[in-house]
Amino acid sequence: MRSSRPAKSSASSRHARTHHRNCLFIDPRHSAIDFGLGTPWMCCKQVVNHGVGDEVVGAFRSAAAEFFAMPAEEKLPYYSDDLTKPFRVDTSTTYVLDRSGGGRYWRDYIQLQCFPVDRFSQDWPAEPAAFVPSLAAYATAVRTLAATLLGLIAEGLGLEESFFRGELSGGWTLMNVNWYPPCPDPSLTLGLLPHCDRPLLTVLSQGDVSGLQAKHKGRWIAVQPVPNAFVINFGHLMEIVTNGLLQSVEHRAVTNSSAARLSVVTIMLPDMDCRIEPAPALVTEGGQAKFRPFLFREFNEAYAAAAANREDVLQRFRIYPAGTME
Ligand SMILES: O=C(O)CCC(=O)C(=O)O
Repeated sequence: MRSSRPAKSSASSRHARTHHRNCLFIDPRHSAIDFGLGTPWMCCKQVVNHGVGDEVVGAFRSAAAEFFAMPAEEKLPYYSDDLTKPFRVDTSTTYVLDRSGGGRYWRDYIQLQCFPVDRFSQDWPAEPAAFVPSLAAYATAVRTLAATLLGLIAEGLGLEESFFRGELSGGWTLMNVNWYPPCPDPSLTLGLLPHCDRPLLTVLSQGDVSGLQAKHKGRWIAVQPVPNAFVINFGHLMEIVTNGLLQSVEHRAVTNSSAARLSVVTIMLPDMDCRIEPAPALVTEGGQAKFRPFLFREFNEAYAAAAANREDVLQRFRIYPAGTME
């Protein structure tokens, strides 16, 4: 990571800056990930040496860019804001009633279910021809990487390697394929609103155009693209299951006026009826769980109602120590 001049921020006057001290580079060839427990860990993480071939990533990114470049009428049949559709194209976000009063975002996106590949590939578009085979290869490889990372993280936390497998990550595997066209005036809007992701973690390919920013100690920090790396964002469920040790990362996307940007986010969700609660082994601080148990189904409703806002989501599940309110 190299320092660069501050990127122009979006709607707010705050500027982002490149940051390297709080960027953890994860190398899955090592046996476990040492988070230095005791200090809540909240930073950007980029994974290198991840075993997903550059050609696999490049092929799907090219096919996705080709899809977005198709004439609007060819994409129109896929347009929907019905979140249950296994393949849909939409614009902005479904979280329209966000805190800024219902803003729109400079983003087109595909949201699709991608795993198991055989079950969902018939829902994917026939054009461009490379879309289906390249997505099948990408989804399979990234899901394997996510499972490896979850195993390493579990070991790093002193849990069984298989701790995060099963129900906690065995529900839908979704993908957001985001397309941010050049924006004539990036000061007027964001590409995507500030939010934390839902699951344990997400695996993000951002290519070589910067635009992702993460909040660290109250400031927006540009997560500069690292060639062939994936950005790993911990989501709300990681924070809850680790009882606050691995905190979810609030992030957003900003636009720029010169280059289109494509990002691909892979999201492994729990089963709807999965019971989520802090892992007993991680409830160490005075023996106090910070979050109550709940079903993922309930979490989804809270996430939508809070328009993905980090604190609004978490406060629905927090247990406040007697006599205190945060
Ligand atoms: O485009 C990006 O870098 C962020 C995308 C993202 O956060 C999302 O799709 O949830």
